[in-house]
Amino acid sequence: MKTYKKLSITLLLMSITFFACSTDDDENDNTIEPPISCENATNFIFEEKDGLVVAEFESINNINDWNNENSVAGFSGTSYLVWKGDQFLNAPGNGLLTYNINITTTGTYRFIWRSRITNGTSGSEHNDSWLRFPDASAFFGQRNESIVYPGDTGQTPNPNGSSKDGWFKIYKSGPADQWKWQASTSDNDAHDIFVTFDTPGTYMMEVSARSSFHALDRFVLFTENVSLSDATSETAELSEINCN
Ligand SMILES: [Ca+2]
Repeated sequence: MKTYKKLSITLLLMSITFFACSTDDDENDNTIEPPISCENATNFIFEEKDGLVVAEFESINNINDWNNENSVAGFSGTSYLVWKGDQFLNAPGNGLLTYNINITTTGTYRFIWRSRITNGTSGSEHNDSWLRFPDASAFFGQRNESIVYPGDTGQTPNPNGSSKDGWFKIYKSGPADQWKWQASTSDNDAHDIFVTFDTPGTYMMEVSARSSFHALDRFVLFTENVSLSDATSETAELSEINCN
């Protein structure tokens, strides 16, 4: 009788241990820590230097409902952020990511992100997210002489396709199975993205979910004094991050 009781307790303990281990395994994907942690997430600031900002999307503290993953190879930094929730094709502001940037070199910067499609083989599905600079002096898309402004800002013309409440839909084109530096707006009429900061200070960059399975790796902002290849180089130095 005693031996039977002992065996039962042993089996119970083994079950608990097994269950605890299984739970740990399931949580591995979403536990990648950012490089530094600020007590107040809104005080997390990227420092522009010599007309260049280089930042990993995964480096902020509050990633809302995005997933922080590292299973699709070829990313830079420690991981990438991918949206796996509902699609918000005409409703920006969901799954909000905020990047505060301290600008000392005033002027117009080009913006590009490095992103990837992580579901299926189509190059035109799961290939976009929303972007907004709500307190910048200007935020626009440009292709040669053509300029477009985000919808609902009172400025025209607006891009082809979705744009709302000052947000641009930012997409990549080309094959689905590769990370790519590209940030375009206006459907079938790709305009590059620019943002102007007229005075030194801290500005907000906002990203929100649009297509599911769009993965964001790294972004850069650079003035005309910095080349595209230098800004997007693998060896470009990451911007300093401060907690103010
Ligand atoms: Ca990254």
